[in-house]
Amino acid sequence: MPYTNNQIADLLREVSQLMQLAGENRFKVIAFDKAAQTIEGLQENIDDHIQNKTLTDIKGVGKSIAEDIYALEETGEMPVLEAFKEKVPEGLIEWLNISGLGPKNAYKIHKELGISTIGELKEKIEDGSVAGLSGLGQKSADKIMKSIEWMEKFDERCRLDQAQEIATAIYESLKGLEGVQKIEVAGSYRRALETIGDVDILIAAEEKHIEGLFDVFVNHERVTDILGRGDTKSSVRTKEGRQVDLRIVSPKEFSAALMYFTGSKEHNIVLRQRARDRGMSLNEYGLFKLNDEGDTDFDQPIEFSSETDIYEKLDLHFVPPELREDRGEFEIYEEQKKFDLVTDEDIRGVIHAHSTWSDGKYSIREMAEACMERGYEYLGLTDHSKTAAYAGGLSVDEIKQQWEEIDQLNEEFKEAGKDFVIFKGIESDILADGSLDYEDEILEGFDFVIASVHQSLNMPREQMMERMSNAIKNPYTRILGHPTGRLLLKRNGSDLDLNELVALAAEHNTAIEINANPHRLDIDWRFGNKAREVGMMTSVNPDAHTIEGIDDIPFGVRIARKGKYGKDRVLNAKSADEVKAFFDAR
Ligand code: DGT
Ligand code: CA
Ligand code: CA
Ligand code: ZN
Repeated sequence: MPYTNNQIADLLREVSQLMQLAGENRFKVIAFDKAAQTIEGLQENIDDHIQNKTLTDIKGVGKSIAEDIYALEETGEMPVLEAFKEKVPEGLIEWLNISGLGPKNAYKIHKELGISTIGELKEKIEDGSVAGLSGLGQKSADKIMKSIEWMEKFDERCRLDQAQEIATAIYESLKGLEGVQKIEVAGSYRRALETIGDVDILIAAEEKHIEGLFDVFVNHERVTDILGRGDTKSSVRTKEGRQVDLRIVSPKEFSAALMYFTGSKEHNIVLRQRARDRGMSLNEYGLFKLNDEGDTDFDQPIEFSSETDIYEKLDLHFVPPELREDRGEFEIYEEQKKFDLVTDEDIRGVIHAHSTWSDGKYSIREMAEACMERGYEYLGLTDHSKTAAYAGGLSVDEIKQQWEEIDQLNEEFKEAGKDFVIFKGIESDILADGSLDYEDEILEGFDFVIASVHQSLNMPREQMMERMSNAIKNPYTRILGHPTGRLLLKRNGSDLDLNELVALAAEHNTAIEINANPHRLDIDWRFGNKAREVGMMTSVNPDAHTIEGIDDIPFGVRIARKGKYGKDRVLNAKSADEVKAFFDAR
């Protein structure tokens, strides 16, 4: 894929920052920074210059920077960047994330106090050394301390996609090793919580293999610190700052341990009580009889072969991990063996995607073909509406041109015998009073409208409720997009009574999406019980701005499962005809 202007600018800026941390000559630093700025503001595509070898024609891009960019295009790596990554201590690079501490001061502190980790930096702020440096002072030191504390607070958790990357890498490196009989990622990751504290991995192996497996684990390339190593558990910190716990248990204990370490704690408490009520004791080692005093009798273990087996001994059917939160799952699985939660395979189409007509990176055709390659049957295209000018929102003229393009593409697919359709949609901004972005005669022309708030998210609760209610009631609105506008671990969403909106949506036959982008996962799964009670429809929408964005759908599916949505209440688990019928029923 060709590099974009922004990607190149970001890399050059990273070089200039690392150069500053390395105390490099000021003019070189400025040269990289200027080149970044120039390329960012360039009208033409940087890729054309790369292909034509004309980078030095750009004012502010000298010969050596040009060579670095050509090398990037050829090898995928920028030599100057790699060189500075080697040169600058790893801990020091993390300092760049401390807002209020620029690279210049970072270098000064690093050099004059001889420190390079955040821990050392905190010590030197506390003992007054940082404030004592020329050009810094107490006020700056306090400010730096505050941002460190803030950063550490948010760093306690990470998003599901970030946890997935770490968990998958470590899981893959362990699963094929000698002695590994079973391996699972447990904890909040297995439960598909939208943010993850630490990653918990569990292995079943015989004792003689334990040392060797822990050796591999603590020496994994992502590991920067070993936090602890014992007989059955080791903990490490990865370069992303995430803690990973590995526990190794005997094969016969595995299912009980998996159940215990999957949690949640709240779910486990109920399980333990159910065991006691039936004369048994459940813990991380297994299931045991109670003795006459009502204590666990470890000499009287009860055999089991799987999690399902343990659940059945507690008069329950298997509870899918996503549901183990003590939020109504026991009532369901006492009764029902199978409660059909939506799965990845159920998803038949892609709803909510952007193209180059607004702020997407690919043409409608490219997006449609990417959907087909993935086996989807339809694409509900929704570029931004005119009020979202910053995101290239569409004017009425552009809408009409886009409709023509979609008609042509649909015609072409039909003639080629492809069973695929593009629906004409729009992601309309919800204006301050709750109205949509175009006149009715234009709205009428779309197959469907997703209504989303992109501005003034922080209106008082009452006004915000009025605004959202109006949008839900609007007959043209078929789907409400990312209802709170939250960005996980970054920005809280709007202040809303979501239970009330869920009920209103069900009443007006409007769906509320589960935005599958792992930064959002909005509507939150916690409103799933209410949605189930009132029969609200959802749609698992990638909000894709790129082809890769389509592949966020599985994150949304996990959240939909967690919210107890069966495929009957997921719009894009339906056929194109059924979806069309839902759109038309406005
Ligand atoms: P996290 O890491 O904060 O995202 O959330 P979890 O659920 O992964 O929590 P974690 O890593 O502290 O522990 C993993 C599981 O182990 C947890 O879900 C349930 C179980 N567990 C841990 N500590 C306790 C406890 O004190 N009591 C009970 N019943 N279960 C526990
Ligand atoms: Ca955990
Ligand atoms: Ca843990
Ligand atoms: Zn969108």
